[in-house]
Amino acid sequence: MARTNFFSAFLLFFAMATPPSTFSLRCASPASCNSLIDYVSPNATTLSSIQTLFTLPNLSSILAANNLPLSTLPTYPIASKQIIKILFPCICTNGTGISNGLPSYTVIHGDGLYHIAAEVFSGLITVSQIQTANNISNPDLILEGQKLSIPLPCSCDDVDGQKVMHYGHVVPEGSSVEGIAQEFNTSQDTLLRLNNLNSSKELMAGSILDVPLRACSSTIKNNSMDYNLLVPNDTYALTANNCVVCKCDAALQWVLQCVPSGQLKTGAGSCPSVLCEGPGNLSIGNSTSSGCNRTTCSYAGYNNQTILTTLALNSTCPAVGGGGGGGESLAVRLRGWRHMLLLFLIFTVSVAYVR
Ligand SMILES: *[C@@H]1O[C@H](CO)[C@@H](O)[C@H](O)[C@H]1NC(C)=O
Ligand SMILES: *[C@@H]1O[C@H](CO)[C@@H](O)[C@H](O)[C@H]1NC(C)=O
Ligand SMILES: *[C@@H]1O[C@H](CO)[C@@H](O)[C@H](O)[C@H]1NC(C)=O
Ligand SMILES: *[C@@H]1O[C@H](CO)[C@@H](O)[C@H](O)[C@H]1NC(C)=O
Ligand SMILES: *[C@@H]1O[C@H](CO)[C@@H](O)[C@H](O)[C@H]1NC(C)=O
Ligand SMILES: *[C@@H]1O[C@H](CO)[C@@H](O)[C@H](O)[C@H]1NC(C)=O
Ligand SMILES: *[C@@H]1O[C@H](CO)[C@@H](O)[C@H](O)[C@H]1NC(C)=O
Ligand SMILES: *[C@@H]1O[C@H](CO)[C@@H](O)[C@H](O)[C@H]1NC(C)=O
Ligand SMILES: *[C@@H]1O[C@H](CO)[C@@H](O)[C@H](O)[C@H]1NC(C)=O
Ligand SMILES: *[C@@H]1O[C@H](CO)[C@@H](O)[C@H](O)[C@H]1NC(C)=O
Ligand SMILES: *[C@@H]1O[C@H](CO)[C@@H](O)[C@H](O)[C@H]1NC(C)=O
Ligand SMILES: CC(=O)N[C@H]1CO[C@H](CO)[C@@H](O)[C@@H]1O
Repeated sequence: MARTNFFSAFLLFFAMATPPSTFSLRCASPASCNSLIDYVSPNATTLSSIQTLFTLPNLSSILAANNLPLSTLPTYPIASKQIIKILFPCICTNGTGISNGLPSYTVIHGDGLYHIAAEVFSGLITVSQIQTANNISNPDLILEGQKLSIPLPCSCDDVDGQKVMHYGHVVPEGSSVEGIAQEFNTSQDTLLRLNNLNSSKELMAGSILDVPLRACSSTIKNNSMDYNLLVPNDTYALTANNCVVCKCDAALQWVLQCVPSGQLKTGAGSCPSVLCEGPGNLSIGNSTSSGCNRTTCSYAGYNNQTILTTLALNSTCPAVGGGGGGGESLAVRLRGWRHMLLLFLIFTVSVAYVR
């Protein structure tokens, strides 16, 4: 009896001290996409150190994934244990998804594979995954200056027939599958199925849960170069060669809100026109109301030379007869005002970035 208890205690200790030894995400169909993962820095750091650690080509992808203003400085401090979302390219082969070509980690004096996996990359990968990715047979034999490719887990699979962005969410202390499903607008069944879990009891703090994030719908055409742009709630994305910024806010009916990022940013003339054809010279994100008609100019994608736009008429006019009732017009005006406020906020952010 005592021996059994000792043995279970040992097993429990071992289980707690060791990060999950086979963490990988299922990715059935060969594809490439962008994916998100939580990074919990063990020590106080800065955004630029995190960018360097993950070898990300630019800071703006971290800012966009964490909904930080584009004007945020690289020296922006990150507290120890603070969670930062990393947006990275994902590729699926052989049924699993791994990060495509990055991060690349250069071994420094005194490093061991366990330290790199469990501490530097906060348990997002395991020692054996680094070994496999880098063809290392003896884990005790790594050399100072050696470059290691770090295969972060990810997926590109559709979920329930929907395009989603997969998010490797580090499970917070005391959370349940139900709570996480609610927080990210997905269902418990989906989470259990994707993560091969039998019941919500199995959720362990610090483990990584594949959470499929619903993305905002958009008017981007299927012949656009960014036609599969996925922007989940509370994040934004720069697109059309940085000429357009698109934000997703679940509170705005899950419709992607795109505006010009501010032509000044990349030098006058480098962004093509963002005006809709037709009356009013509306630019992307603008709308006008005339009575019960509301016309909006929306982003519809881009190709080699141009930014595509589309004009949409949304009429709340009564089916029969002319001018709408007073209450209805007021509602339309109030909605217009909220929209303008949002545009103004995004515009302010863009201007701040220019400076
Ligand atoms: C920023 O990095 C992302 C990948 O993280 C890439 O898709 C994007 O094109 C880059 N943007 C610029 C302006 O380099
Ligand atoms: C995929 O799996 C097959 C057989 O299991 C193997 O030969 C091949 O090298 C694997 N491909 C990759 C990219 O890992
Ligand atoms: C965090 O700080 C401690 C103490 O300074 C250090 O030993 C450890 O290597 C640091 N961890 C990382 C990942 O830099
Ligand atoms: C892996 O390393 C072994 C020797 O350690 C070598 O024979 C083999 O060719 C390597 N495989 C790859 C894919 O580099
Ligand atoms: C969207 O993000 C906001 C801000 O983080 C959050 O309050 C809200 O619950 C999220 N909604 C959904 C459905 O994910
Ligand atoms: C997602 O949110 C919408 C409202 O934004 C709600 O109607 C729907 O039931 C939610 N779906 C799930 C699976 O929670
Ligand atoms: C889930 O339950 C099935 C049958 O009850 C069992 O075979 C399987 O091992 C369980 N999976 C996990 C991850 O516990
Ligand atoms: C692209 O969209 C058009 C309608 O806008 C549709 O007719 C066409 O079939 C679509 N093409 C593909 C490849 O989905
Ligand atoms: C609203 O749009 C319809 C269709 O374009 C048009 O017939 C009608 O005159 C418009 N009403 C107002 C008040 O602009
Ligand atoms: C874009 O440019 C490339 C070469 O510059 C050309 O091959 C391609 O056909 C162009 N695509 C469109 C849609 O114009
Ligand atoms: C038209 O506007 C109404 C009220 O603002 C909104 O509920 C509806 O979703 C809009 N329809 C379209 C197609 O945008
Ligand atoms: C007519 C109108 O509202 N124009 C606005 C369109 O949006 C840009 C910013 O994206 C504003 O600067 C314009 O004033």
